[in-house]
Amino acid sequence: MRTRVAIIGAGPAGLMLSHLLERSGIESVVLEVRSRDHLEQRVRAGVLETPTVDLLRAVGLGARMDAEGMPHEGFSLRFDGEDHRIALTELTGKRIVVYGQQEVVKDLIGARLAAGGQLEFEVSEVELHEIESGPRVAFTDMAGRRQELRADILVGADGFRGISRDAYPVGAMRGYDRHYPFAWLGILAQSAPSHTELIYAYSDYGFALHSMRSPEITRLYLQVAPDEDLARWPDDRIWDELRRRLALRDGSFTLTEGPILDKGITAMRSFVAEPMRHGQLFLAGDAAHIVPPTGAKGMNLAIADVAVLARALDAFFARGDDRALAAYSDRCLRRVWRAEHFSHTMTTMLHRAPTGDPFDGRLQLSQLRYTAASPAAATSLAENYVGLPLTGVAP
Ligand code: FAS
Ligand code: PHB
Repeated sequence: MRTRVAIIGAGPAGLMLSHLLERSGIESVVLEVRSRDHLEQRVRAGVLETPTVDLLRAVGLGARMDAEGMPHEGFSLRFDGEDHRIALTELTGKRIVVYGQQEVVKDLIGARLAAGGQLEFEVSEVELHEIESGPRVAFTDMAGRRQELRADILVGADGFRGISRDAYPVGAMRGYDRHYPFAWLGILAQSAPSHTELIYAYSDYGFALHSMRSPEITRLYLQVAPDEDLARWPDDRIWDELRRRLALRDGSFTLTEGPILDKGITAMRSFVAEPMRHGQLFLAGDAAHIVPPTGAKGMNLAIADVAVLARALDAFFARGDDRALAAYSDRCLRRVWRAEHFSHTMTTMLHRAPTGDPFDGRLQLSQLRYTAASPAAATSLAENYVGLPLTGVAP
């Protein structure tokens, strides 16, 4: 097998890159270890920042998002027993769209297959070879046949637990790592959202987040210990704790409950691999970086990486101009570190330190009160939340 670009991983990064390359007439093959069904059911991110929304529309993937997605113009910080709305659209002129990651993945898979794209699901034993020149990928296809795919370019879009980073020679990569002392217990519930917008709640009992997927489906999260055992959280305990943490002082908030359709625990961790390229291997998305989900940046960063990479590959294949490819890692890392800092800020501001250090608690309340009261502080948070423009290099 031979192609221009071999893409490892069919998550948002790999699929969007393949779609963008198709639009430039550049052939690619996507190799994915899981099944299509699994990818389309996997509950993950929920918030599309403005540049992601604009890109999806610009490349013919906005129809279902515009029909079923939920545009939002603000969200609430809930602390001191009351709501403090961050008016995103008033402050930035932009809005976000709440539309589940699995819906984006469904739209991308549908578009790739409709265009005759080559998506190899359920592959195994994937190996990257000769990443510095004449790259090739060895893999076993879903029929059990050992295959070899030669390509001009390899893209590792295989997520945080993929194999691409391991293909770098020893000493060629530096990792920056931060583990947070808590995790998120997330549920998807068949119940109408209890509020029209997202609520990030800072309470004496810990952080909670009220999000949604549709007028019938609510997405909720609780801060738990990093080694929390899901088996210790029966449904009624989850609802009790969510009610406690999301309560308003005047008792006016009612949490609508319903059957829990999905639950899971997500670690809170930041990681960045530098550089995002070695030889002819380019990393994109979670394969290169992860963020704690508090800032809703994970999937959006993945899309931003491949928007930059697709444009660079177009210049390379169409005109032999490799300058944008040479600048890919530095350009993406500026945006990545801005998102890392924003996600770190949101995470440390909103999560009770397990040590319960009262000094930390006072700092958090001061930051929350200042952010809610100062238009300058609220605007800074808002412009990061809606997403900085894809065009410029992030500050
Ligand atoms: P992905 O991990 O989505 O995709 C990588 C793909 O590569 C996967 O399909 C995997 O099966 C495949 N793969 C792995 N190894 C392979 C191999 N050797 N060969 C071939 N294929 C291979 N972000 C948010 O913004 N908000 C959230 O609420 C949120 N919640 C999350 C919850 C969980 C449990 C996880 C794990 C992540 C969450 N994220 C969230 C982050 C998430 O949305 C990622 O940022 C996003 O999926 C990144 O997309 P990709 O880079 O494409 O990686
Ligand atoms: C979600 O809806 O899954 C979601 C929303 C906002 C976040 C994280 C996750 O910050």
